[in-house]
Amino acid sequence: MPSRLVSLGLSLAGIWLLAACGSSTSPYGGGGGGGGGGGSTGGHLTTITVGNGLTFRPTPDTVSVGNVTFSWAAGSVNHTVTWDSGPGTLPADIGPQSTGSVVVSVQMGTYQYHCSIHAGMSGTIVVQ
Ligand SMILES: [Cu+2]
Repeated sequence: MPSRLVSLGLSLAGIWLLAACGSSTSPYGGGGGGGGGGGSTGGHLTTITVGNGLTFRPTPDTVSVGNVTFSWAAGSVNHTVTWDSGPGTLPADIGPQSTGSVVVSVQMGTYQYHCSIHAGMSGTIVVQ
């Protein structure tokens, strides 16, 4: 058991390094324009915790237009964020990981997503 956890941890560390490099450039660039009205404050930032008990928390999460941070606190268990539906072009799916965080830009509407690894692990974000 312990040795399995160690090797899993090492491979996850590698994945996280790759993810960290990639994510530093991506999430903010694209969306841009639309909003208009939006905000001097840049929107309400929420953090959705991925992991404990095979859940996304909170869900549903009601936020303002802007950024949502997914934060993995999943021990040695990987989870994904795979988008099912939402307004406009869906954000990029987030592959399996167990630590770290990913910022996602959301627009007005309701998003549905799930973890592709664990049946029944799903979430909703309402952006208003
Ligand atoms: Cu999962």
